[in-house]
Amino acid sequence: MAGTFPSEFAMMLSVPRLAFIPLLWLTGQALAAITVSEPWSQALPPGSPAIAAYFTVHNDGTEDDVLTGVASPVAGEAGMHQSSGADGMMKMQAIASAVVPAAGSLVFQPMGYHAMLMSITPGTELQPGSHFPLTLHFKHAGDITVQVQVLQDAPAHDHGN
Ligand SMILES: [Cu+2]
Repeated sequence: MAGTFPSEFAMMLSVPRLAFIPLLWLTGQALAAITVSEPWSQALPPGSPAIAAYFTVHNDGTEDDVLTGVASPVAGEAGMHQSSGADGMMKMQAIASAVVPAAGSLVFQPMGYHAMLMSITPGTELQPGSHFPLTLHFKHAGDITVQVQVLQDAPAHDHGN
């Protein structure tokens, strides 16, 4: 019997591989194409009427997706803004949607795109270490809810150092 073990073992490995590779590929396309990483917000004094939230959306799929809106239970109003420094003055402009390119990412960060949360519910904790839910609406991926971490300072982006 010992002599048959290696070939049986090889079959056990090869059969699941053949069976599961197409399945993983399909579910990967349908369920895991869009992920949201590092959601954060700048700490603000209690009673602040509006806050901005930042995050990175990754698209591992083969088709573009579109971020069409944001919402949070701590905000009466929520939208997406783009900051720009035209004419030496910081301006914010509302945007209706933002594309998450296939095999790419969409970055919301200070001085760029941000989720703008207004009419903040009184008593909402916005001190470092607290967090609040933020739901992102995608055209194809549907709703994805993340926990936005409130930080004193922007997270460092020194990957690979
Ligand atoms: Cu804004």
